[in-house]
Amino acid sequence: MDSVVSDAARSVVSPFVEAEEDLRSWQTDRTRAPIATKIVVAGGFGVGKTTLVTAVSEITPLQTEALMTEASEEHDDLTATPQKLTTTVAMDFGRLTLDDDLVLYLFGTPGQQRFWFMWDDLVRGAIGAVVLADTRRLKDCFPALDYFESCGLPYVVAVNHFDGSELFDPDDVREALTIPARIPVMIMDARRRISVIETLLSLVRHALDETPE
Ligand SMILES: Nc1nc2c(ncn2[C@@H]2O[C@H](COP(=O)(O)OP(=O)(O)O)[C@@H](O)[C@H]2O)c(=O)[nH]1
Ligand SMILES: [Mg+2]
Repeated sequence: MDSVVSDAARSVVSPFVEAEEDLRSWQTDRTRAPIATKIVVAGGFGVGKTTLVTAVSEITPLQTEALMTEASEEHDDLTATPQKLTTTVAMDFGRLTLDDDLVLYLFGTPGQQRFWFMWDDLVRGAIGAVVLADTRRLKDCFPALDYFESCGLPYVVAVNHFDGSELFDPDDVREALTIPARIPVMIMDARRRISVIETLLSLVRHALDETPE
């Protein structure tokens, strides 16, 4: 598309315009517009959703963490994560640019059951979801699995391996959760950027396979 800005105007150096070399190729190459995708990160309470978004986001993740109080004790089970002092009240939000032209917007679901009403809004426009699982509390991810199965949103299952917990084979987890063969199941570490990126790329590939354009 022709730019409405004339060449003469463009050649004026403004202190407010970033130098060309500071720009990413998709910001200068008008034939390559970045593809923005929305990804939902789901899973039970304390499974590592906030950790995952924080590990990869290039913007300061928007978090709505609140200190846990005695009032939340009866709602949020801390048996497996006694060191957890905060909880995500609404959701996590982060952004990750891959390969200069694929921008992933990550939306972490609030883990608590009382926020179920937000899910229909959260998944609108999403290409897929990562369902995080903790092998010590596998059943916590059933609600998320059921939800994505029923609404038809492509998803992958990522087992967030916690230190000190038994390391399972992806196939054992698949069997325990009765995940269909076409759904990728992987072991990852939500604290490690590379590990999270591998999981997200696997979701993007899977979503493209499931919903070819
Ligand atoms: N050892 C270990 N701890 C983790 C891992 N992922 C998250 N955590 C810790 O587990 C707790 C719960 O994680 P958080 O991201 O807040 O869970 P959320 O409720 O799903 O957002 C935090 O104290 C994290 O530091 C992991 O892969 N390994
Ligand atoms: Mg959280």
